[in-house]
Parts: sequence; C-alpha cells; structure tokens
Amino acid sequence: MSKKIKVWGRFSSSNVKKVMWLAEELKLEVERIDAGRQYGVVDTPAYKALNPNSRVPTIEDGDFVLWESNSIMRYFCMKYGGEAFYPVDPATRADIDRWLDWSLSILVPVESPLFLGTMRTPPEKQDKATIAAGTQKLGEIYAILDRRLEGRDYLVKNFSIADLGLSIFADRWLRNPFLAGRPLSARLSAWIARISPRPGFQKFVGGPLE
Ligand SMILES: N[C@@H](CCC(=O)N[C@@H](CS)C(=O)NCC(=O)O)C(=O)O
Repeated sequence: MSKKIKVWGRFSSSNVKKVMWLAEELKLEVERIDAGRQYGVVDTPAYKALNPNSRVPTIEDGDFVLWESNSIMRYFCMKYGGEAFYPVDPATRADIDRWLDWSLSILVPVESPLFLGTMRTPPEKQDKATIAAGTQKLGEIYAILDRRLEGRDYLVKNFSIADLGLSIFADRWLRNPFLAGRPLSARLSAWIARISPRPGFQKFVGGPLE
C-alpha cells in the first residue's frame, strides 16, 4: 500500500518548488501542507520536532523525516526510480552534487537576500545601494553558470536535479523586475527555455514571481 509523502512548505518557496517539481517528474503521490512565512507553523514545537531549523521544506515519507531540499531530491531519485535525473555513475553524480552544493555555498547566500530585498520588500522600502551591489555580485556568480553552459544543453549531460534546482533560481534572476542593469545572459535564457516546457516547471515555477 503506497502512502502519500507529506511535503511541508509554502508554494512560493524556491526550495519547496524543487521538491514538488521533482515529485511531479517521478509521478509521486504527495500532499503539500502550507508552512513558513505567512502560514507560520515552522516555529511550533510539533514542526520543530521534525525540523529544528524552522525552515521549509521538510518531508515525511512514512516514519522517515528529511529536510534540506537538495537532500530530499537525492532521496527521491534514489528511492523512487529517478536514476535518469541522478545517475549512479560516480563522476556524473559527483558533478551533479557539485552544482547543487555550489548553489548552497556560493549562489544562495547572495541570491536570497537580493530576492527578499526586492520581490519581498515594498518598492519604497527597498535599499537601492544594497540592491545594486547585490546585483553586481550575483551577475558575477551567474557568469560562472553561463560559462559552464557553453557548448552544453544541460549542466551535466542530460537534464538532472542540478538543472532542476538551479533553474528555479536562474529563472527568478532573469525575471526579477527590480534588478536594473543586470547582464541578461542569452545562454542562461536558452537553458531556461529548454527546461521550462517541462510540466513540473510550468506547474510550480513558471507562474508570477512572488
Ligand atoms: N538549505 C535549505 C534552506 C531552507 C530555507 O531557507 N527555506 C526557506 C524558504 S526557501 C524558509 O524556510 N524560510 C522561512 C519561512 O518560509 O518561514 C533547503 O534547501 O531546504
């Protein structure tokens, strides 16, 4: 008897989107429960018992509880037949892991404050100097991704969880209306155009930025 996997986390979270989109790719039955930001929940003792970080997403697959969106993606692939998105060949897998780790160590620390300071801050309260500096820095970081995509359709061989995870951030970089003067890379746009027809992208990523 298959039981639905519970995914805790609000729809608007980039990290929840990774999990929901991959579940869609793998045709998993999931039940998403709103939590985080305007929904609260994450600071309750019950949620903290699942995820002491008070962050989303968290999944419950039967008795197994897991947080960290990239780890959840790896787990789904390993457990539910997602080898195509996370091949077992060591070099291919390590390359995918490298880009997912890079997103946490290099990209997100710059991307997240910039996104919160623009899309989630009323225009009259936005700090223009901080936004300009962040835009410059993030442009340099996306140039690394841009160079990686030279001569490639996807980050590592075929479409993988590296493309899935990173395209969510790159899409909102390209579409954020508050980042004046950022370099709009044709290669990044072409990569997103290759990925965006996927139904999971359409359903969870392609809507209005919020
Ligand atoms: N590295 C973690 C980051 C989790 C994280 O920071 N999630 C954000 C949403 S994207 C969050 O929970 N923010 C607080 C909130 O929504 O209340 C992951 O990838 O799962």
